[in-house]
Amino acid sequence: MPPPVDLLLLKAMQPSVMDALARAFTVHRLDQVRDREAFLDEAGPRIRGLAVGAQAPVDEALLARLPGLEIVASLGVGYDTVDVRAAAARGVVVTHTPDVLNEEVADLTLGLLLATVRQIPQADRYLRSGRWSERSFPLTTTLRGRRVGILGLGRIGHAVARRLDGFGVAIAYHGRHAQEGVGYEYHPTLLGLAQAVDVLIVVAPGGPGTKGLVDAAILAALGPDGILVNVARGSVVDEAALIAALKEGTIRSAGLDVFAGEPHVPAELVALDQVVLLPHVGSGTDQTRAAMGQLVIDNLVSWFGGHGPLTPVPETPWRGAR
Ligand code: 8YV
Repeated sequence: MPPPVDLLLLKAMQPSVMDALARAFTVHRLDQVRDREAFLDEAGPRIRGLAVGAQAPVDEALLARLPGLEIVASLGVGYDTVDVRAAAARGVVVTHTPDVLNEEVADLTLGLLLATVRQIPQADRYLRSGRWSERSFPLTTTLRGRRVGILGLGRIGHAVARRLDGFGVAIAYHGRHAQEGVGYEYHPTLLGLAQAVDVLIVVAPGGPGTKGLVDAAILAALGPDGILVNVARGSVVDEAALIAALKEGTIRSAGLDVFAGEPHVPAELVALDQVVLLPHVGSGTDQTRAAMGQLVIDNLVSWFGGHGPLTPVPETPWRGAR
């Protein structure tokens, strides 16, 4: 039997994934070594696989220390923290975990939207604080009659739109292209979309191509009754512009599962009572995280079994040869 493949982890993953990886590979943990540089000098050349969560960056500097690396298996559909161009230039395949989280993230998105519109966490806080006996919770705005815009009608965006269909709201979208066979109204510009809707749901991937797309002008176009929901990446929204828009009443509220500098959340956002803030839990259930973890394992096992990656990212397509 060939010796087990040396696999590097930047941080721990959930226990079931760690156990499965330990059974199939010789696992090294970069977050547990005392001297990172000495470890990379000694073991770096032996490492053939890298398994990462979406929040641990894989940059050119790290890749350069791993000259024998063949595959980066990333947990999560978004892979903006992996420098895929640098990986591609080195012939390293990058995989992610699409599809297995679509419905879970879409469920959370609708929950966050309703929580934001109907102020559900605020109402919960109100009851717990004993104020109900003094007077009824203030009336809120409604989802009824609203027009919802989706920025990024990809796999998760479609799952969100399917749910919104059931809520009887008008749906429109913006992306690079109009999608054939899709009945929702398409807007070739984000500004046009923002002008046409009063709820904007961000489901677009992060990275340099979408950085700061939702800026002061987009928020102003949403209008004073506007609601922003972001379940994608904090980087897609200009956070300072959002805070200003919320403080000044340029938009009504926001439901955010993601932030620019996670896990740091600006104190100014936390201080705003009308917003609903979640600690990046879109895919965060036992079941879906297990499915995502399994796909990380399956990609690695398939690759080192000589069968290629299962779900490579488009930037490092698998053409059947190294
Ligand atoms: C996860 C995510 O929280 O899939 C993604 O892109 O943002 C989330 O599902 C994250 O990837 C886990 O590391």
